Amino acid sequence: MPDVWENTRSRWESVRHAVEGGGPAPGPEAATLHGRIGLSVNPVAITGEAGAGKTVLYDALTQSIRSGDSDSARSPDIEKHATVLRSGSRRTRAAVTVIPGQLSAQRERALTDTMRGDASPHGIVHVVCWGHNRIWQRGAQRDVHEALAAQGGPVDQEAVRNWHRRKEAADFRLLVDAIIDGQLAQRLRWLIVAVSKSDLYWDRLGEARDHYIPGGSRRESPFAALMRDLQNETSLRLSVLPMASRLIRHQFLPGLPAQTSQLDDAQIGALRTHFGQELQAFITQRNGG
Ligand SMILES: Nc1nc2c(ncn2[C@@H]2O[C@H](COP(=O)(O)OP(=O)(O)O)[C@@H](O)[C@H]2O)c(=O)[nH]1
Ligand SMILES: [Mg+2]
Repeated sequence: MPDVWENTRSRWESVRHAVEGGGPAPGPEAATLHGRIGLSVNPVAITGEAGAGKTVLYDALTQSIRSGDSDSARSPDIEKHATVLRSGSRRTRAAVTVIPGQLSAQRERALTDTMRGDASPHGIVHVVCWGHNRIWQRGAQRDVHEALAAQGGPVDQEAVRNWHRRKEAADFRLLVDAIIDGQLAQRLRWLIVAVSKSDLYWDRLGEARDHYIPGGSRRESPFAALMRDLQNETSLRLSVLPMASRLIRHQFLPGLPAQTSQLDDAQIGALRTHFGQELQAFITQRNGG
């Protein structure tokens, strides 16, 4: 039996290769139409922490933004869309629900309404960003700063990344545990981890890959361990792919140097196309590898 994580890795690497210009040109651009589609056709949920890039990822996949558009805003509400994903001549309808990442009564309601019972999605796109979450509120930025200062180490970019990564894994654990226990998403068939904002850490993409995909390093990250749990305890089809939706510089915390984007428009176009094709293959259960 070919190792599932080896396959996941080689798929990741082929996308990296394509973005860096060595791979085959991506197929036709994924595009979209907005139509009146029932919200029960191919239900897909987009999950992930606040500021991970869910709203922007959705917009990029449906090409409703251009890289020069103004930035996204904090989105506390559930976002529901009926969408047609198009890749070449293939059209795939999907009912996509973006679940807000903030801990809030609204999020709880969105999770319960979206994930339980008849409305349970067939697929989840879980968005992570290797520690580059945008913190929307000034007060929350101060909280992070104080928590890091209290640890005694330097308050630098890497400390902020680590803080977010720990939180991201703890948040993913809630989702994974609930799926494995059968409390959530009982009709779920697949889960794709979108490793977003890769334009901000393309020079360290191998580290990000090993953080999210099991089997890479001697010491597996908590996130990778959870992926392994999903693989062992469920029959879900799993994928982990790098993604970038916008080229926007990232401010870790006020006062720290900003991280600029390392990719160009053509490169995020390639990422988007590969991601869109994988998503479409999963939605329609075609063999994506
Ligand atoms: N550089 C870069 N910034 C991104 C990317 N995706 C999202 N962002 C930025 O990250 C912030 C949060 O994105 P958003 O989609 O609103 O996060 P959400 O809270 O998960 O919906 C925004 O300022 C986005 O412009 C990306 O792929 N690359
Ligand atoms: Mg949002």
